[in-house]
Amino acid sequence: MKIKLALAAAALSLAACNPSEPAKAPATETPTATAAVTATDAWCRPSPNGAKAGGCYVTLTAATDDRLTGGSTPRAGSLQVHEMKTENGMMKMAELTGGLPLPAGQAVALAPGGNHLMLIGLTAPLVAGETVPLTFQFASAPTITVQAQVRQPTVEGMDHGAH
Ligand SMILES: [Cu+2]
Repeated sequence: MKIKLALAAAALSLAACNPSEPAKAPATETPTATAAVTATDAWCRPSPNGAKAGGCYVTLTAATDDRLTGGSTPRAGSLQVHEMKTENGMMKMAELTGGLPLPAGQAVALAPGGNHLMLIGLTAPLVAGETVPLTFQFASAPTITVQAQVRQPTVEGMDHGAH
């Protein structure tokens, strides 16, 4: 909030310094363009031979409050958004049927041990070194497709909860 106010104030003072600029609505906002979601660090775990499902991870940053509602990939029958939850001391995963909230400007990491993407019904094993196209759908932002690298996790089983 404070940062936004400071930016707005800066924009106003810039406009005030430019007398030739005709008075109009703040130009820094582009109301006609739909706010996009940025995806970084997309990767998938190699799937053991014969496994019908695989886990993928990505960091998503939405420009305005949004939700990851689902996705698809040519490499699997379906792509689900899963969460990890503890039930009776056991870690279980479940589909986030209501979607994953993406608060404005906040990098939301899907990472091992937490929320993740699940490729269900793999057409072929995910092999380290290849790339997998993942398409994400959002409640309001346009659909995006990223190329996820298949690789081993850098730190197996560690959960950097504060990231
Ligand atoms: Cu899962």
